[in-house]
Amino acid sequence: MMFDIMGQTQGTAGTEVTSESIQELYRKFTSECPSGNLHLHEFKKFFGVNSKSAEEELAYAEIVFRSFDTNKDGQLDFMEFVAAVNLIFRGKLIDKLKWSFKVYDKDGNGSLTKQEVKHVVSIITKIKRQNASQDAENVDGICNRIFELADKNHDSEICLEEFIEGAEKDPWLMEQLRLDIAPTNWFISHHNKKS
Ligand SMILES: [Ca+2]
Ligand SMILES: [Ca+2]
Ligand SMILES: [Ca+2]
Repeated sequence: MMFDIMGQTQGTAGTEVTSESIQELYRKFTSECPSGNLHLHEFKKFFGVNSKSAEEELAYAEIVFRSFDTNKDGQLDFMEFVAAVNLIFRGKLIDKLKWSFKVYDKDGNGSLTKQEVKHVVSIITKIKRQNASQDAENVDGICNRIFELADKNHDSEICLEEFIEGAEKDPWLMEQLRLDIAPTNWFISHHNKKS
């Protein structure tokens, strides 16, 4: 496996990442990006999702990439990259949830509208499912249920507190809200070759 979008662990043999490989990744950063800045297409070499659809893979990589681009200049500098690597490999659940919230929060205003949630859910639904005709219905259903469970004060927005509290209380919600990204096969195979 290379990636499980819901964060459930499957056979992880061969994907375990040690601090050695993190150093290796840092080294790769400097060789892949002599300019010191990582663009989306380079980021996609390192991290990704396993999907049948290249379009959805790209859509997911884009929203993830944006969440790591702290200064919003369209590229990851080394510090932003280090923060991303640390989160991906070492982040605790709470860090991952805070990060997931950032991925959902497209306009970055600290609160999620139904549109923002729908955008991410529809990408994930397409990555996970084959049957496109069911998608639209599923996306609306999932979004409504997310808001029913998480939007405690019923203001039609989900703030960070509601997001985390909801995920911690409800396993289904946790499964929906918690996002993840994994090193790609490219990264893993390059790493294995060396060891
Ligand atoms: Ca940046
Ligand atoms: Ca927002
Ligand atoms: Ca609310």
